[in-house]
Amino acid sequence: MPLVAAATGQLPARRPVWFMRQAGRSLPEYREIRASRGMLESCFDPELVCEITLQPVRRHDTDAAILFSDIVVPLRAAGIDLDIVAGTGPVIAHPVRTASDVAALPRLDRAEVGAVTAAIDLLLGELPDTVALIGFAGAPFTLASYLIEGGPSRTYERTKTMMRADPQLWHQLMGALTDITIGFLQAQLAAGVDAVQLFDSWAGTLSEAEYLAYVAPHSARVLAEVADSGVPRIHFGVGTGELLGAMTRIGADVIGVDWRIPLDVAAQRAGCGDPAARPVAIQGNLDPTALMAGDEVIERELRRILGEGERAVAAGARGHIVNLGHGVLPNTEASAITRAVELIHTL
Ligand code: 1CP
Repeated sequence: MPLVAAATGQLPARRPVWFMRQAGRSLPEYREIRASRGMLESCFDPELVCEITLQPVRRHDTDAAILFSDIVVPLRAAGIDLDIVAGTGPVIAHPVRTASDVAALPRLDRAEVGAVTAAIDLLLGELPDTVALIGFAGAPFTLASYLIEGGPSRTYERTKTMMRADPQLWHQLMGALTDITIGFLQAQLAAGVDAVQLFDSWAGTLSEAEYLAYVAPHSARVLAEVADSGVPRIHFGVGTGELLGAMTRIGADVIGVDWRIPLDVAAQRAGCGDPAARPVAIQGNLDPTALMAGDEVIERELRRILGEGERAVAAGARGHIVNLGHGVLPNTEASAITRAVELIHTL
């Protein structure tokens, strides 16, 4: 599997590429399936999850499939009342803001994500041996931000306020979410995924000092609890240029990088080339909007990124997995993604 090879310091048979949010509204075949079914309903239907996960692999020839699910799926499975609203994202019926809200948080029983593990079972029977199946979960901070704010936020004001004003309550909430995240990842690993990605999408809103004090111990526990599996652990967030060192040191095997920072600079911040640091691979980092700017721009940007990736590897990164710096935007032409994959495999 080229993705696993690049993550573990072996020479991949071809340069591995996949795209965050590769399944989804950029694909007409996805829009057709979703026209008559809700998002959460789809996430708990193993056959639909399998089909939607396979769609981008079939169409684009990516080197990985990412399980079609959402970071709030284990919260819903555990019994938290929430919905995924089209055009908005997760919306929580009763936001978690007080000590009694935190005390009432449920635990995740593995059987509650049986639909997800059943989907993994189907996928393992369908995917070619060369294509990695990536499982994932939201990291405790990013999950906490949705639970506390009640939905998507630009400022995270209630989240940061609980974190700073009541650190004891904060750590209790983060502890409960860490347990749910570990359970969700372990269920996917037991079902046979080839890699896992921990999405701390919104951690980039924090300073490094606050990340270390309020978030890192919990994410470190997640990564430690899935280390035994031996599968590569990818850790990703948006706008995390200043956090890359910390996010790597807490136990990632692959560090995801957004488009704001060149991959060779990111590798240096992640400790690549430092004999005292654990070796890690890098993943990224095409700006998702570059896929909208036409073939010439796509090729120019990809050549630059592949060059920066090669420099990162020469400086000590274990490998480079090509990806976007964040998810595919819904207005992206599917054909632009297919051509980008072709280019990455031939350049
Ligand atoms: O192809 C894939 O990548 C697999 C599917 C996938 C993944 C990995 C979905 C489907 N969601 C996720 C993870 C996820 N969900 C993250 C982490 C990755 C990231 O940073 O993008 C986050 C933050 C969410 C939360 C979420 N769910 C949002 C973002 C809201 C915000 O705060 O801006 C949204 C819009 C959703 C809904 C969702 N999840 C997935 C899809 C295809 C959709 C859209 C569904 C719809 O509009 O009906």
